[in-house]
Amino acid sequence: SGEETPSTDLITLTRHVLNDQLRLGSAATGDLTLLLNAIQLTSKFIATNVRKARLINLVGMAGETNVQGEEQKKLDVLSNDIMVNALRASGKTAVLVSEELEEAIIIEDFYKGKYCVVFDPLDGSSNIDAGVNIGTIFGIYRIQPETNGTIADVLRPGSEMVAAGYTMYGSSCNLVLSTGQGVNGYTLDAALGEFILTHPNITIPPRGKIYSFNEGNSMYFHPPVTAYLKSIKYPTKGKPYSARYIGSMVADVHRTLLYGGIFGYPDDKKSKSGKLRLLYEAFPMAYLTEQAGGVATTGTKRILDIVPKAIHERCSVFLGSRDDVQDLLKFYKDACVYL
Ligand code: P6P
Repeated sequence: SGEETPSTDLITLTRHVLNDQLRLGSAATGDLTLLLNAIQLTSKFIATNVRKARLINLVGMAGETNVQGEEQKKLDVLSNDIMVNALRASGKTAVLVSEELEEAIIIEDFYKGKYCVVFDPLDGSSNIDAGVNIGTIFGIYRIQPETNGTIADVLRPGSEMVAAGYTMYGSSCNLVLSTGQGVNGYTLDAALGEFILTHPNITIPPRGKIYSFNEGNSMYFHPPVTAYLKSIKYPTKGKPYSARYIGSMVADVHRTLLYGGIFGYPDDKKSKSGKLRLLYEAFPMAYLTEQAGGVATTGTKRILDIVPKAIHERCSVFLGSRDDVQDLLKFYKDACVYL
């Protein structure tokens, strides 16, 4: 409609998701709404701990004790515990997979619900002492009737996720979410304790001017990656791309969704399967990228089509603006003899 939303009509994340549920009519039971409410509570809780950590250096090594003599937990361990407890207590989950836990958690019957959540509770946490933005990444599957809440419910292509998102902890706290109808961004109003809709319908530009790779790995890159980077750094016509690499996936992907361009963490001679985890880094970010109109590929395959064999497996990641990723793929197709 274009008219400004009057400030007396705040669209909170809760209300926005509820609209989704109402739109679905009787088909929706409200379970996903309640699950997403539990997730946003964990984001608020983690945000306060990240902010505290920046003030009182909470990030001390695990095993130290704090002034109360309590066992000091590293921030990512604390964030994991916060998420596991809240997701279990929501009564809406059946299987949990966390970057911090070797094994999946199968929720006991009393609390068992119909969704599986795969998550990295605090991705990039090694950067926190430098004040770099870090984040929580999550993806949600609905359990299948025949598997009814077992590990098989999460060893499925990312295309079968019903929702995915991340929360970025920085100067402000931004939650970016898709439930399959596009991508929306919300900013935490700490005074209200509510995430407010600030970035409706995030759409990634078809082409950007930024590339985001850790070029410290250049000597290990496979030829198609080297050739592609050369083509945008030494273009035969037009200006070279700008390099922006934060080293925190949530921050690099957030900028890519908003400004466009290409983010890559490819497999190389050193990291044979790449570094990023398929289930709770690549899948959620690929889901969001596609929902925002972008492309997410391993170089040879659409990321969301991969069928995971193990919950912590890694994969090669290129994602971003449609035209930029298509340019990269030309070098893979040309190198098919290499593959
Ligand atoms: P590198 C952070 O440790 C992380 O898992 C992602 O957030 C980030 O994109 C990547 O690793 C950075 O890895 O090798 O460039 O430091």
